[in-house]
Amino acid sequence: MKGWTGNILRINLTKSSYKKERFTEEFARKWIGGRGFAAKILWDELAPGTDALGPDNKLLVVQGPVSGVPMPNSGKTIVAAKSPLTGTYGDGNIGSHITIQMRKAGYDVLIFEGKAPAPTYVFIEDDKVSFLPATEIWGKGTYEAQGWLEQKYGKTAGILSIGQGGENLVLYAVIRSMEGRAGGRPGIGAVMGSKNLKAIVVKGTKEVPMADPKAMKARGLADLKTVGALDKKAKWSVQGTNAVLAWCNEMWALPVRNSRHSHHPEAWKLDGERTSAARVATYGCPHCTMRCGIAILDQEGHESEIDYENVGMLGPNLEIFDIKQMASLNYMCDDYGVDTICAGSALSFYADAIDHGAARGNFEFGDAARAKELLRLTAHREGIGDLLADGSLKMARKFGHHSEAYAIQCKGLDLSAYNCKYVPGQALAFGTSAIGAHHKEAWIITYELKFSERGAYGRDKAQKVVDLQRIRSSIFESLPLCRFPWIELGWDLKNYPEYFNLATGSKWTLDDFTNTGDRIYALLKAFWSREHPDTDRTADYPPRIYFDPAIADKEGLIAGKHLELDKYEALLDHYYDIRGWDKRGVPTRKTMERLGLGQEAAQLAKLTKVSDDAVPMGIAGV
Ligand code: PTT
Ligand code: SF4
Repeated sequence: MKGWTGNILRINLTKSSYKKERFTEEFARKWIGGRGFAAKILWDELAPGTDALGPDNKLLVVQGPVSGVPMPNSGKTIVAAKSPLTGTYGDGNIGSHITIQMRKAGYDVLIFEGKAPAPTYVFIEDDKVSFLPATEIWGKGTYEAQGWLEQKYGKTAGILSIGQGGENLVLYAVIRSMEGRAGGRPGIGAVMGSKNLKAIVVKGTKEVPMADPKAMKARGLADLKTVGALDKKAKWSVQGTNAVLAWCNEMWALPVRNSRHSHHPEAWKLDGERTSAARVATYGCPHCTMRCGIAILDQEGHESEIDYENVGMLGPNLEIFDIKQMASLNYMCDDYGVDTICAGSALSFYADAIDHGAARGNFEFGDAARAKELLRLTAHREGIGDLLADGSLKMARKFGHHSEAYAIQCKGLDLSAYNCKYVPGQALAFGTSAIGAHHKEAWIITYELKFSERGAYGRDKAQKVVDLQRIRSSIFESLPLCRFPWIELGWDLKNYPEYFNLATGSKWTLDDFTNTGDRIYALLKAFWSREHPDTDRTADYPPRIYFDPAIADKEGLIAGKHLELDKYEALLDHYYDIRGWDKRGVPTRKTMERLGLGQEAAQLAKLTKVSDDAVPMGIAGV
């Protein structure tokens, strides 16, 4: 086998034991790597209904056939598990030296099983695995934990760790890496914490097998230069991801005050120009010439690495426009190891619920000092923090009073920082994202607002969402690679199959990737259906408040506008029709068989209804 190492390292934390296993080339070609591998392994190995925070859940760290080779933006790793937040498959895409080190150590997949009897970190050095006490770093934030590990193992060791958020099972805890990154929004850090696993350290010395190593090296080095040069010319490289904030505000698509508003006159105080002017350091993943991580100083003087989602959710969403205070909240999320998006959304939901009489408490929009205190309580699950740690949907279910309508989430995962109250295509992208509302599945908002009619619900938008989910799930989440050269610099998509072919000796085209993307997406939705047998199409709805005329802005670009349920239903029908799923949003038997998922369809049919074929549109359409 070339490209893939072919090795899985299975680590049992309960027994402090491990074994090396091989996967077949057929498996590799069917699922590519990264998300594809993780979804199939978790489908096969987890019994339906497994407790996400119990020892039977499994934490996976996964690479793919071009992971870590010198080529543009190949320093990404997939972390995956059954999510405690959504109750279905969840993952994150994290930049880290672990990508390179894991491959050099000879592994494509690490599977962590069971639960360590006491706080532990695992050190993998080629074929040797050590289970070591984490006493000195348990209870510490990720900066201190990673600093301690770096001192022991060096700055180029592959290190992933959790903070207090993961230790205390905050349902949206993330895993952190030392390059300023964070991954696993659906609580993959909490799964790591539930296993008493504080950190994973990997070092390797082997060669990664490539079908054409010479061509791969020459092409990779040349393209690193090409992408670096493209980046230098782009405005994007100056402002990083936060370049989009001013645009969202201008387009009235910014989450303000728990998404009740979509624009704010003070938003400019946090825009890309301001954050880039305040830059004190730049971070980046390995094998990246774009280095998008812009760090600014927070109120307490820490370096805080900000990206658009962080700014949007901890700034305008909370009506906090002081750049240093917003940066402090961001730093705290990173140190505690909790997702900035869900944390911002839980806080804004709490303030909104108090405003609307669904909850009693002491928190108002704009109160940065109290927001910091609430974050601290959340990470330690103290007082009201115990509730905030469960995320907006579970809080709403406790508060009642129809507050679920303004929990800004889909399938339990909170929306990234795009207010879709009048952006139907992006609302569909969030609604149908199989891991819950994450923009990484399909970021259609720029296409929608620049090149199509904003309030339209045409089939073209459903098609665009499917196209993006196909490309992202197969190429970017499964090879896996950072998508920014393609999305931000226009680096041609056809480069990716070419790299895959050089690594694996295949003759794949983009179509092979999109077909595999369909297979992966059908399995992800089947996973959701298996875990939620009473599933119906409402699981694919955006937050209900978007349909409420009361939420429409009173003035400005989209005054009086909001989503319309009957039209959204029709858009969803188009989406299901393109995918070959039934009216409940469950992949049909025919579709699954076409995608090589006949066995999985039979397994799913034991738990929930699987239609043989989809009802053609227009016969029983809504
Ligand atoms: C990602 C999500 C994002 S996406 C952001 S900002 W973005 C937030 N970042 C957080 C953070 O930081 N700290 C924290 N405590 N929580 C955070 N939550 C949020 O997590 C991320 C970059 C970015 S920055 C983006 S868009 C792109 N995302 C990619 C993706 O999803 N797939 C892919 N193939 N390539 C991508 N490239 C870019 O990577 P999650 P990262 Mg993260 C500090 O992982 O769970 O997928 O959520 O991945 O390595 O930090 O890189 O405006
Ligand atoms: Fe990492 Fe940013 Fe580079 Fe992507 S562009 S690989 S997220 S530093």
